[in-house]
Amino acid sequence: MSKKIKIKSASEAANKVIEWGESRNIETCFDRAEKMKPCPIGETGACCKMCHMGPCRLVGKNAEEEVRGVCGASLATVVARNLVRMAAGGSACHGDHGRDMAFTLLAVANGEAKDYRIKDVRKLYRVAGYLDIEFEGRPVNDVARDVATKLIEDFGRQRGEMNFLKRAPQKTQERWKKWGIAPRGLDREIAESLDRTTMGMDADPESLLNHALKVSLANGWGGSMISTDVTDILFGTPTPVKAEASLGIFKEDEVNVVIHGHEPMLAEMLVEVVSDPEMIAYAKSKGAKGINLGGMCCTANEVMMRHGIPSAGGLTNQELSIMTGLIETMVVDVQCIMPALSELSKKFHTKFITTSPKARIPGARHIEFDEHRAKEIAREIVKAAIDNYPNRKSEGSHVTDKYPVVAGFSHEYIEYMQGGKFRGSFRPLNDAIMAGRVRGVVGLAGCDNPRVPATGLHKYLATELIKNDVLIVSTGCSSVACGGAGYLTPEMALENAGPGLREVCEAIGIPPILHLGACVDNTRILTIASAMAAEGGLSDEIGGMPAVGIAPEWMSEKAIAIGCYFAASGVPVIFGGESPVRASKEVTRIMTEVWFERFRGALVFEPDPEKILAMTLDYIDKARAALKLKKYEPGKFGTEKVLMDMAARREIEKAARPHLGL
Ligand code: NFS
Repeated sequence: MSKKIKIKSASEAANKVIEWGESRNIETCFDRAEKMKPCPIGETGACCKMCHMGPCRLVGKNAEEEVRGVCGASLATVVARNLVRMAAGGSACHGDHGRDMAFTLLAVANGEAKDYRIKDVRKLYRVAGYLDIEFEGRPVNDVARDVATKLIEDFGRQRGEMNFLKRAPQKTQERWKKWGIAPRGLDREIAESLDRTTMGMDADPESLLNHALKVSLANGWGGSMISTDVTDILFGTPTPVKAEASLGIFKEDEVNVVIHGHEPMLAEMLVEVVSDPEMIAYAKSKGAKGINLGGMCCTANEVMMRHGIPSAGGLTNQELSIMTGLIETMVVDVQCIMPALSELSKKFHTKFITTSPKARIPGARHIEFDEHRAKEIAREIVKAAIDNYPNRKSEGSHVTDKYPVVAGFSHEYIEYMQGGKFRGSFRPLNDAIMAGRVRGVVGLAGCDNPRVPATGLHKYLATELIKNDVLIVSTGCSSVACGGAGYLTPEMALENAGPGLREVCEAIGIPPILHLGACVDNTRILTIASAMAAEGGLSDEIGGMPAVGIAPEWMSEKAIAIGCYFAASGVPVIFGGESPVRASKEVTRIMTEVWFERFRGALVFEPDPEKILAMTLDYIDKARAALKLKKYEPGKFGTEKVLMDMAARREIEKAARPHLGL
């Protein structure tokens, strides 16, 4: 393998395909990232495009003190405005996903989306409880209608506060109130983000950045949390499931369909349709042995968590999967879809299908998804894939690398696995942290990125953190990166985790890296942190926990919104790559020091992975010291309540899920 190629991805499978593509002059995001250097002004946040007296570039020596835009805006104002718009963009994206889910629930409750049904009534009741909706003795669809209606109000609410804010610990809520960042409705906060950042509006960096937190909270405790909850209600709350990951999941003798994007509505239908005997018989009539559905990006996470559908990878694997030459159809819904797929698919036999009116791509075939005709549309897509099977050509880079994965760790299951159906709680985890067996918890999340050896930072941090007895909860492309490297198995703990974490993992029977789901499921981490605060013994709010969020390869505005809602909720967050606010020392100071003082969270940017690791452990150790917990010393633990032993754990597992074999 050439040296040039080695640095592109940290995944061997990906590198094989990249190398194959290079030998045929097929361009990918890795090549484009090399050619397209980031704009040195925009990258630092110093470019203002808010009006047409500019764009103004606030650069030069002493720019912070001396340079002003035509309107007189300072560098800190410009940098802060740009960050607010990123947070609003990301919140809009995740928020719309949540909105689509809520409207689907409403359609199901009204009997208008007949191909879906409510799979998890218990979860529906739990959510109804959060919303003060009566559920005892009422027809399920009536409860679902009320839940959906009340959640939809969270988008357009003009005054008051969003429904789920009260799920946060009291102290965390008080901080939001004190600093005026408890969001009203998602749409209102997004509209205000655009309003505030228009020429001649808010010029105070602190006030602007406060709004970045507010709009992001509307995403975290609103749009995204709604998405997670409604998806669980409709399609089931995940429990551990075995699957596979990496580019080797495609089958040479089957029709391969890839579902890529984020919203699970179409994906869920595809899961059903590909196992329909009539469809399989049709595939056989075209010479294939069956139909193989694979996922890509966060849709992959949704269907892996609930059905064990394999994942071909995250953001940077989307082009590579087409280059295997094995894909009959790549069907996409929304978000993180590279427009490059359209031209690329034409070089192969792959049919590229878009399905969302919000995400049309020139050159793609468009089959619009409509939840009212979900199965019919899914059948049309699968049939098109089967019809395309005889067109498969010999070219492509058929890699075989794939790894076993255990996914499906919803917050409900994490609670359950710490004591069973009746004794489930976060006590054992809190105790293990207090005793120093588990040093702390890290949420490893966000995109993978062609500007670094893709997936490499996730892999590096995942291994180093678990060696240091840090339990990892992962989501999104981070989960995919870990899965595609073979890290999402309980055996991984035995081989790599530090002694304390290993003991805990063995006792409970879990991997050291828990795959929590898609990017919207970062909200499961908020729920877990709130439950840990309620359990007692650690911090009584989310802030102050020995916990850190990391998005080492982030690229999306959605990641910025996530970073901001975690910071506002009390979690120090570290992002890799160059800082998009580094032009302004003042903005950087507010996001690190001022936010930490007010909310006990922060959003820090650090390109050096070793420094990210050191900073993470430092945040954790300082939080431990402030909580007066036992000093972390590898291999030396304090006393704690005995965790349920392996045998007792297995008994519960056997009874609950005999097919798991964990
Ligand atoms: Ni979230 Fe990143 Fe996209 Fe999912 Fe992946 S790129 S911000 S992880 S797929 S949304």
